[in-house]
Amino acid sequence: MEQMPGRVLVVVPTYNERENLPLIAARVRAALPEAHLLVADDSSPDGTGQIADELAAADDHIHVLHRPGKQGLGAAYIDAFRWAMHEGYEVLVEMDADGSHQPEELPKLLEALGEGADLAIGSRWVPGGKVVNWPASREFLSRGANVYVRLMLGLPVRDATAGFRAYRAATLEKIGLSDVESQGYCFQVDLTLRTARNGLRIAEVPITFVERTIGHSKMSRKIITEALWRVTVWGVTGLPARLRRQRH
Ligand SMILES: Nc1nc2c(ncn2[C@@H]2O[C@H](COP(=O)(O)OP(=O)(O)OP(=O)(O)O)[C@@H](O)[C@H]2O)c(=O)[nH]1
Ligand SMILES: [Mg+2]
Repeated sequence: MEQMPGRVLVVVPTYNERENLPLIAARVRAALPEAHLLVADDSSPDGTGQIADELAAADDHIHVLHRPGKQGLGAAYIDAFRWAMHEGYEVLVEMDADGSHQPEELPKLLEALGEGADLAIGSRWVPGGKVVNWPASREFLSRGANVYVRLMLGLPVRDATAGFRAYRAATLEKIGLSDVESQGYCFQVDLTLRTARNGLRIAEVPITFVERTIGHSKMSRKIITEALWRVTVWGVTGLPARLRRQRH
C-alpha cells in the first residue's frame, strides 16, 4: 500500500446477521490487522448484538454500538460516524455484514484515499467491477437506478448506490451529517451528492460484489421508493442551478 491514510475504522451495520458477523469480522481483521471494526447493531432479535459483544470482549480492535431498535441503515451509519469522529478515527469504511463486500478488497479502497481521493467507492459498474450470483432483475434494478441518478443529479459516478466505500473523516466533517435523513440506497446517493457538491474528489475502485448466501436481505419496496422519490426531488430542485452552470 502506498500510504496508510491514518487510523481506520470499518463500520459494519447489522440487523439479524448472527451467522454472517463472525465470518465477516474474522475476514476484516485478517485483511487489515491495524484497522478497528465497529458493529452497529439495531437490537437484532436474533442476538447479533450479543455475538458482537463476545467478539469485542475477545479482541480490543472490535467495538459495538448498540442501538435501541431498527431505524434504518442511514441512521445506524450516522451514529457510527459520530462515534468514530469523537474517537479520532481518520478513515471510515462502510461495509455490509452479509458477505457481499469482500474484506480482502479493503486495501484497494484505502489505496485510493492514499492517492488523494476524499471518498473511494467500491464500484460494481466500472470496468473490472463484477457481480456474482445476482438474478438479471437485481442487475437491471441497480444499473437502472444508477442511470437515473446520473441523469437526474449529473453525478460523475457509475455506482452511486454502492455500500462499500471509504471516507476520510475530513470529508464527512465537511459535508455535514446533521441534516441527512435518507436511509438505504438513498443514504449512499445522498452522501455521494454532498461529497461531489463540496468539490471533493471521488474515486471509483472496481470490486466484486457477491450476493449473500446466509441470512435475509433487508431491501424493501419502501427503500426503493424512498430512493426514487428523493433522487427525483433533488434532481428537479437542483436542475435550474445545473442548467445555469452548463450555459456559462
Ligand atoms: N443497524 C442496521 N443495519 C441494517 C439495517 N438494515 C440493514 N442493515 C444491515 O445493512 C447491511 C446491508 O443490508 P442487506 O439486507 O444486505 O441489504 P442490501 O445489501 O441493501 O440488499 P441485498 O443486496 O438484497 O443484500 C447488512 O449488514 C444488514 O444487516 C438497519 O435498519 N439497521
Ligand atoms: Mg446485502
